[in-house]
Parts: sequence; C-alpha cells; structure tokens
Amino acid sequence: MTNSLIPCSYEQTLLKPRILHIGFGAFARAHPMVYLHHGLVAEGGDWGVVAARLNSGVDALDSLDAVQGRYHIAEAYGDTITLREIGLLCGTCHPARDGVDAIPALIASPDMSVILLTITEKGYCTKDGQLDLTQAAIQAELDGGLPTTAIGVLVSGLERRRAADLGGITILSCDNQPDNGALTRAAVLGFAEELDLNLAEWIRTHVRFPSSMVDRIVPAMTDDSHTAVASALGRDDPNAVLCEPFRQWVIEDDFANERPPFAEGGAMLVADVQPFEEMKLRLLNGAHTTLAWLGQLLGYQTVADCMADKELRALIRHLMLAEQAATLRPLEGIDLAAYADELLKRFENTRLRHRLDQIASDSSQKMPQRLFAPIAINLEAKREWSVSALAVAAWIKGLGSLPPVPDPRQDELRRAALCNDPVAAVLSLPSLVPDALRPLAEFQAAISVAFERLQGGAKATVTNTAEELRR
Ligand code: CS2
Repeated sequence: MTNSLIPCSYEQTLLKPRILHIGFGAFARAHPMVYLHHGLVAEGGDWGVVAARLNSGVDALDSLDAVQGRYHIAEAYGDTITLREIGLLCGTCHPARDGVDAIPALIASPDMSVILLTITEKGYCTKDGQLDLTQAAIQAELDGGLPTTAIGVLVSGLERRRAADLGGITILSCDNQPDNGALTRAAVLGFAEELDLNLAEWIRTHVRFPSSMVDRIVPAMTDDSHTAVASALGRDDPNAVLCEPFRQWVIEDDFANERPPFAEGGAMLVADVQPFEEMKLRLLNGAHTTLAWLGQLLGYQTVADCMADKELRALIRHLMLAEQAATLRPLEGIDLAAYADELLKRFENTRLRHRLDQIASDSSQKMPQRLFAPIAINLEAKREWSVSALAVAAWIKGLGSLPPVPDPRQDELRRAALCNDPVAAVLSLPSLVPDALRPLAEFQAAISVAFERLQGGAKATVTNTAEELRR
C-alpha cells in the first residue's frame, strides 16, 4: 500500500465566509471543496465556506465544528491512497440548530458571493422543468409557513439581500441534472413570482445561475472506508471522505461578481456546459443506473462487482458507445471511445465499494435525463437501443421484486410495478416519461420485450443480449 498525506498549506484564519454550500454531504466535501482547496493552494485568497444542511442531520456539521472544520479527502485506487487535508471551512449552519433565519441571514451577508447547491435532483421541487406548486412543502411555504425547502430558503435569503440593498449573487448548482442552472433559476423565479413580482424582477437582474457538470464518484462512507482512511492516516477522522482520484467540473462562465478560484483549482470554465453535461449524464450516469438495476437483479452489490462480470461489462460498453454516445453532439477534443474506457476503469475501482442500491435510489428523478432522453433520440433516428431497453425493464422488474430504495415516488412506482402489466403501468405514470416518448407504441413494446426476457432470468438475459450484440 502506498499512502501519502498532503497537509493544508493555506491559512484558515484568513478566510472569510464568501461561499455558502447548501447540502453539505460527502459529495460537497469531495468535489467542489476540493476544487476550491486546490485554488487556494495555487492562488491564496480569502474564499472561505460556510457548510449548511437543511433536512439532513445536524450531527455531521457538529462533528466538523468540533475540529474547526478540518477534514481529509482520501483519493483511492488500487494500492494507492492520497490523503489531503482540507481547511477551508469558516463555519457551519443548520436551521434546526441555528434557527430558520440563519441561512437566509448568511445569504444576505455582505461578503457572501456564491451559493453552491448539492441538494439532489428532488431538492429542486420541479416538475417538467418548472417549480412544482403542487408539492406540499412548497405550498406550505407559499402559504406563509417557515422555509424548509432549499428553494424556499434561497428565496427568503434573496428577499433579505434585496432589502439590505446588497449586490447580486451567484447560485451554482452542482447536481446531476441537464441545464441545472436554468432549472435552478426556473425554480427560484417560480417561487419568487408567487410571492412578489418585484422580488422576481430583482432576481432576474441580480442573480446569476450558471450551469455546471460535476463528476467524481463518491460513495457513501461505510465502516470499511473509515477503517481504510484511519489506517492510511494513522488515526481516525470521522469527517473524512474516501473517493476516486478522478474529478471533473465544467462550469458555465456566468458569475454575478468575482469568481472563486475554481478554475485555478482545475475546473474548466466554458460558455456552454450542455454538451459536457449530456456526455456525462448519458455515458456515466446512464451506465450507473443500468448497473444499479440490472446488477442488483444479477445479485451483485457494487459497481466493481458488476465490472468483474465480462458479459455485463460488454453490455455497458455497448450502451455507452453504441447507444448513448450516438445521441451526443460532437465535442471538440473529446474522444468518446477513450472516455468510455476511462469510465469502465473508474467503475472497476475495487477500493470504492460503490453500492448499487445507493445509485438506485431516487431513480424516478434520474431516468428521464439518463435513459429516456437518449432513447427518444435513438428511436427518432431509428437506431438500436437494446441495452437501454433492458435498463428500463430491469428498473420496472426491480421495483416489484427488490427491497425498496428511497424514491420520492416510491409508493406509486411500487404499486404500478405490482400490477398485471407493470411495464404499461409504470411508463404511464404522469410526468415520468417525456411527453414525446410516452405515446410511442414501439417504446413500450421494446421495454415489454426486455421485461419478458428478464422474467426468464437476469443472467440468461445478459448472456443472450451480449451474444446477440457480438453478432
Ligand atoms: C450516481 C452518481 O448515485 C448516482 O446516481 O450515478 O452519484 C455518480 O456517482 C456521480 O454523478 C459521478 O460523478
């Protein structure tokens, strides 16, 4: 085992609370914070971060406070673990501990310049690209209740910021959604418009919502990963996160004011993020979701277990290159075959134990961008999409036969998956399959065929499909 430890080289006491991160979990610690860390190492500066959580537990923040916000990132592959000490936090904030006004007050503090979001797909409370006004939590907030959703908290903070006559601010989404900046903007504006049209106008003028594509595989921490970090570090760090060495962040260059040193820390700033987002959402996340369901039906637990199955690995490579890559616009300087092979190597990382049931959670929020959108393009182009069909069929089969995983639509999905015709029942649920795809008879027919095959056994289906694709 080769271990190295790189201590933090900038002065934490010089940092000011200029960035607020809402949804401060493992991914936040291991991705955007690592970019900022490298930026501070390279350039210095005073960009400190306040770590906030909303509905998830406060313990993780208390635990950071107990060590002045310092924690380690362990980048692991094969026999090598590189530990980095991260020391850029200025404090933490949680409404349950600090009061409901605490996060809005931070948004309206003069030094605050950028708000980062990792709130997962469902945290945006949208439906069909707009704020979903029918969601109970949104309704309660709009009826005068305390802000509890990220969108409500953001608008409450922006309202105070406007009242305090402070300048604009940037809200930067770091979640796996296409056009995540535009989606955040639509949700925030949708909420503000219900409250006060002048506030909505102020937001339009003063707040920027750049889109970004984020990539780093950061599985939930387990006892094993804590033990691996402790043995590499020589002591326990309860706040450490173990992840892969790879990281990528492509950010739309659209900031309201000064930009934190993300680019200096390795991020790419571009005019248009969309082609990068589509590439990553379809090749990486599309493959992940396929593995999550098909892999579980095969009895595997982790992504790396799936990669040891040669036939499944071949299907995933086919999905990436023949089905998903075919739907992308050409991206200058990117070799998609090399990108796919690098993804497969990343998936093989046995140090991560990236659980399939973790990836399977919230699938109703992931299917549209990861599988349905590319299927629609392939159908239109009359291209083959057999592995994508298998992925959707595996999801429907898994919903009815595997232990349930968290999903905001879990109850209706399970009910539909246990009907006589689960394929028709699941695919016709409202706002799940895009309108352009749902009525196409060939869409449902292909998923039904794949579902029938899976009824005969997942292993035989994978073997036969791999054989058919080789021909
Ligand atoms: C995964 C992602 O859980 C999931 O849905 O597909 O978290 C994935 O690991 C990251 O997007 C990688 O960048």
